[in-house]
Amino acid sequence: MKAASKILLVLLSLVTTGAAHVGSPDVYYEDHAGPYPLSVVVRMPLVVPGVAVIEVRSLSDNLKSIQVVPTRIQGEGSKFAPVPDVAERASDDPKLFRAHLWIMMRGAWKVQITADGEKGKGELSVPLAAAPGNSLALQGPLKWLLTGLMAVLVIGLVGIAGAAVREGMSDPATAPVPSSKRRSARRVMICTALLVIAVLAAGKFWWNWEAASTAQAAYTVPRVVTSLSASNTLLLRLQRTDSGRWAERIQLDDLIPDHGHLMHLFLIRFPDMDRMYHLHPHQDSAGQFSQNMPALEPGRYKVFADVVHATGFPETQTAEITLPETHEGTLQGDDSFATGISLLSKIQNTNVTYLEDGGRIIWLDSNVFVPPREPVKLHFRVEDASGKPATDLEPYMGMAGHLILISSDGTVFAHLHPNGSPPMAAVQLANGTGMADHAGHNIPSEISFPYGFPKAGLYRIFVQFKRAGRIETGVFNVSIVQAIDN
Ligand SMILES: [Cu+2]
Repeated sequence: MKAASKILLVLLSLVTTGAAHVGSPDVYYEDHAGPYPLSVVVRMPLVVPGVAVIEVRSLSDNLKSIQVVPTRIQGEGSKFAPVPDVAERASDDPKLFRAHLWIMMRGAWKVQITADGEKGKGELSVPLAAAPGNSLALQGPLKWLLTGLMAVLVIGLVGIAGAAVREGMSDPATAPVPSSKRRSARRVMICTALLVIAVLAAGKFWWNWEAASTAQAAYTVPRVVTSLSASNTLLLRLQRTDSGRWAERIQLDDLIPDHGHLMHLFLIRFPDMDRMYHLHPHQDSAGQFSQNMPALEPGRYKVFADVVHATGFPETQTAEITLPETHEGTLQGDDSFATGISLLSKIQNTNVTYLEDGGRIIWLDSNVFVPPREPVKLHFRVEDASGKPATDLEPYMGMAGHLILISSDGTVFAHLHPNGSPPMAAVQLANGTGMADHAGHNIPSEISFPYGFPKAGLYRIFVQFKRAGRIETGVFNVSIVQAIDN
């Protein structure tokens, strides 16, 4: 019974895609709820409706209780929050609070967190994107095993029906069975076989119907259509997701700026990941963007286009494009370009990136062992040419830093900030605040990014800072290994 329900679970479960990023659905976030610094992890459900697990870690000692409640980010649903749940304090860790929350519908949500302690109450909202992805296909060996077992059952059933008519009523002593009984047994076997085939056909029909309605609820990452014009302009046409019930809801004329730009475009040369462009195309009309390209290094690039809808729902649309070598064009405004050694090179990637002016970016915890989905802080220090902590850091698009992370197979892509994984535009909508104003503020030379790697594998990290008007990029690798359970 247990095995059967497990198989059914495999058949029915969906894989969450994580719309804000690609292949990275869980949310990692750090901020203050009033006077209390908190580190929040939200494990998104595999299906919607489904249960999200919220883990709130207090980063101070004076917290007594945590309450959580999920609401919509925007619209009527955001005004009528249900009664909050009290998060349970972990028995083995007094600073960790855990709660389970039902996410009833797809789309943009937030978890409202109320912290209570010695300094009174404080609130914080963390945005979530509930976007269950494609259902898993039945795996080959399991499919053949189940088909074989079904064939055995069908043959057995037909055989039993025949035997019942042929020999069911006969006296064990009298043999052989008269031929009239054999004839009617044959007829019953044919009828049984037809009946079983009809039942199987009905089952197949039901299964396909279920699969189709599940697919309608699934979110597929849309492919942005890209082309390079003769004048070295990259044209991008955003697409709507092709899964039915999403396509009718997601508009392309409702994009809102995320740290100052409607689109953040990343072009990464594959499979080496030795070149990266971070650009900000101009919106010409709804869903239509263009970008005057800088001088290009030729090659095959993976394209990741980050946008945020007015609902607070983020999307990363993806594509691939082959770019030719061009020498004209320069980087404009907030745009940047970075080079690194090939991900495939035998040379060991170090924890240091040397900058043009003699300064360096150091990844301080590069050798820390992190199993998949474990919350971690990626911690960096920027030094000047004399090896001292850099004092010339300034906000880059309103942020202390930006971190782009891609798995070697391109199935995971995430864009992080010192607050964590949700896009800033969604954070601002969820909390009803404007963009954090770092102007005039000193950016510290040590900056960290909370995250959890979704799966084992090799990842490349591009971390970007701005120093005295220059955008600097640190390029690092990290290998995430599955923890071995003893
Ligand atoms: Cu950013």
